[in-house]
Amino acid sequence: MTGRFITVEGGEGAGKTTQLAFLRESLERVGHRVLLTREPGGTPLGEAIRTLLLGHRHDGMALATETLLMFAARAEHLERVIRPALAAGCWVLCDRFTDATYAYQGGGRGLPAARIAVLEDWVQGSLRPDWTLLFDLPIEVGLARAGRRGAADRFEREDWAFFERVRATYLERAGREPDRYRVVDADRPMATVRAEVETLLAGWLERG
Ligand code: T5A
Repeated sequence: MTGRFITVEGGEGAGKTTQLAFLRESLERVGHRVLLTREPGGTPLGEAIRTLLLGHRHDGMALATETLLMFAARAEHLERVIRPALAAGCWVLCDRFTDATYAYQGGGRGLPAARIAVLEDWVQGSLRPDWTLLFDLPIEVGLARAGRRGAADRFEREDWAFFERVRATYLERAGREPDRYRVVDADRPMATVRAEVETLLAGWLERG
């Protein structure tokens, strides 16, 4: 049996990485094999691309370059990690995926969604996440959390309006695909968010 593909999304510092670790525990407890991975990244080449994308060495890179690098890392990730894991029955938990391209390169930077959709179809074929948790929170809260972690990466240096557009795009996409998305209010204590994620997961697993 093939595994399921779950992604987590949200703005900077939303708590995705923290909640993914909890999600992994919950799934392993009920007997699933789980692979935890992230984008951009997840393979040696993908991680090298991540360094190019998040670092400041190439500040001001063209939007097309940024988008194609995201999908180049994704192509490698799908081919070497995600598809083989799903085929082997593993459940794949991915910290960001193509919804992030729609939110950041699309909403944030203004690339038409139709352009992204062409790359999505080419690189992914028909593969889409089975379930997506969107951790939503006010921008100032997320940036303050992310700021505590260290120096700002290339995206974290964007202006306020950019993050507003990213957030709005995520929420709009979630509204259009209510079967796949669950929106979680991430501006609450970690344990409260975790409890809600567990409830949502149980409901989704029950649906089959
Ligand atoms: N990107 C990515 C694109 O532009 N296009 C794409 O296609 C893709 C895939 C990746 C960047 O790349 C961009 C988007 C991103 O800008 P990233 O490091 O994966 O960067 O993403 P970030 O959001 O920057 O990751 P963060 O680590 O900052 O955020 P998380 O994972 O959401 O948050 P987490 O869990 O690390 O928590 C951050 C801090 O907050 C605390 C944690 O302990 C930690 O210190 N925390 C809480 N504090 C209080 N209450 C809670 N409920 C908390 N939950 C966590």
